[in-house]
Amino acid sequence: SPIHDFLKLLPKCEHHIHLEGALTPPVLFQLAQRNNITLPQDDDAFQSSEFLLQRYQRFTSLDDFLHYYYIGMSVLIHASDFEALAWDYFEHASADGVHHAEVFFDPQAHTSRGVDYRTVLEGFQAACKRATQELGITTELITCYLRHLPVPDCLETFHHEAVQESYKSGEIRGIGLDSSELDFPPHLFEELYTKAKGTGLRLTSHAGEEGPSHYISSALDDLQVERIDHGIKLAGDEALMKRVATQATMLTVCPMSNVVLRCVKEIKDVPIRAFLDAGVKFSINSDDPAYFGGYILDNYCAVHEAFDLSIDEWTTIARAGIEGSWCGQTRKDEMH
Ligand code: ES4
Ligand code: ZN
Repeated sequence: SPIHDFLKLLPKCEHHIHLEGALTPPVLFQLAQRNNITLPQDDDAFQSSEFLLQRYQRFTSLDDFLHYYYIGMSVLIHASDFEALAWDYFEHASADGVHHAEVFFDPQAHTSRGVDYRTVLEGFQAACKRATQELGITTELITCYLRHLPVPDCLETFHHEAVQESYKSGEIRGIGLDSSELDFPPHLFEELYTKAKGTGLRLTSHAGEEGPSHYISSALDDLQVERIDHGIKLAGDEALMKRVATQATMLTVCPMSNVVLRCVKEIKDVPIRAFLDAGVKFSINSDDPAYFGGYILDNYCAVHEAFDLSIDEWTTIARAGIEGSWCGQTRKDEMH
């Protein structure tokens, strides 16, 4: 359709994609076999690629999804596995019209299994380099900390020699905070964020996905973040929504993720219209495309289906995404 073509051609930036969430069931089974990883035998979902995909369509919550997400990534061992995973994502992103991608990964989810941080980074960096050279996509890497793990574990990872080296060299642009939200409020990670800010890193955090709106204000006040990942619970808090609009904090919204994880009943319930009306800046993103049934263009199209946005509104969204990116001004000017 003409609108699909328009949305595909719109210069898009993606700010909320977990590379581990780009692991499709076929690749998962292929790597499990190649790396001799035993998948859970007591869960029928792991009988086949098709069963697993069907199970993904029945997630009941963020934690229900995360259970499969952490098992899935257990098949990633070698730098080449991480490179292939990220490359698969960049090919999809390119086909969808992404010009710039800021991608998350979870160092602790790999180091805790005995996979070296350098191995993970080497693989992802190789894919990023290819994405720029062969697809013209510029990239930034963001390390996410797992909020369900003890705070000392996060601090230990932050201070790990190879991690520090990648921060100080600029190989990593910023940090984020992800995983199970409700039981792990932002303020627990204040020390981590203060240290990251002191290192010159950009700051974002998942907040207001399942958690209440005061987790969003806590991320802004206690963690000093400049972006909020998800942030859909902001819509129920008029005063906070005004603040976020005034200070131009960008939300990285993931509509299909919100539906699949039952944070909202349908795309129409994602507060896109409320954000546009309040002047809240946001980008539209895929989150975990292999688990939630679509890449970025599917998310753009789903939003259009639900909200019938005007060309002007789409232009506003695309511009906010470029402006809210963590690339240099020269690259922003190129995309505008
Ligand atoms: C995630 Cl959708 C979502 N929420 C929180 N943490 C995550 N890690 C990967 N996907
Ligand atoms: Zn996420």
